[in-house]
Amino acid sequence: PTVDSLRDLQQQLTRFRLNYKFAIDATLTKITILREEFELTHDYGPIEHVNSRLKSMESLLQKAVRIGCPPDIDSIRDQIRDIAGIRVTCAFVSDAYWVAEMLTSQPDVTLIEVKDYIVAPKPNGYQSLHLIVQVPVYLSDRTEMTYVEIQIRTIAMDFWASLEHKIYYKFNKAVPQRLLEELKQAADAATELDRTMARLRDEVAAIESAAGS
Ligand code: 0O2
Repeated sequence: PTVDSLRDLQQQLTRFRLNYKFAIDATLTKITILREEFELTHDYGPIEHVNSRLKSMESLLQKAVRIGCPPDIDSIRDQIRDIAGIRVTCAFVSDAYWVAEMLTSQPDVTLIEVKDYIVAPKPNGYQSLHLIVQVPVYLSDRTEMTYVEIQIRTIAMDFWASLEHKIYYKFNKAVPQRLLEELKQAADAATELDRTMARLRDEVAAIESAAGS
C-alpha cells in the first residue's frame, strides 16, 4: 500500500470509530435506565459500576493484523466486534444474568453471540459473561447496526480479572507457572466468595420475609 492510501484509510477509520462511541453512549443509556428503574423499586442495586472503552486505533490495527483481517473498513466492521466495549460489574452472579436478560430482550438489541465464562470458566480461571450485541446508531442519513461487546461479571470476578490482566502484561504474557497456579486458586476463591455471598443474601431475605409475614 502507498502512504496516501494508508492516510486515506486512517481518516476513514477515525470517522468509523466515532460510530462506536455513539453505540457505547446508546448502550450506556440503556444500562443507566435499567439501573435507576431497578433501584427505585427495590432496596438494592443490581449494578455496582459500569465502565466503557473505545478500542484505541493502535490496538484496533494490531488486532486486524493479528487476526489477518483485510485492511478495509467493511472487513474491520465485520470481523472486529469489540471496538465498543462495556463492562458491567454486579454484586451477585444472578444480577449478571438479570442485566444480560434485560438488555438482550430489548427489541432494538440484537444478540449475536454469548460466551458464558461463568458457567464454563477459561482454563486460567477467568470468569465473565460476554455478550456480542448489535445496537442501532441513528445518524442523519442512515442507521448503522453497530457491534458492542458487553462483559458482565461480579465484583469478585472483576477483582480477579484486573489483577490477572496486570500480571499477564507485567510478565509480557509469559507468567511463571507458580503464579498461574496461584491465580487459578484465587479464581476458585472468587467463585466460592460469590457462592457464599449469594447464600447469605438469600438467608437475610428469608429472615426478612419471615419477620414481615
Ligand atoms: P481488552 O484490552 O480488555 O480489550 P478477542 O476479543 O477476539 O481478542 P476472544 O477470545 O474471541 O478474543 O474474546 P473473549 O474470550 O470474549 O475475550 C475478549 C475480552 O475478554 C478480552 O479483551 C479481555 O477484556 C477479556 N478477557 C478474556 N480472557 C481474559 C483473561 O483470561 N483474563 C482477563 N483479565 N481478561 C480476559 P482483550 O482484547 O484481550 O483486551
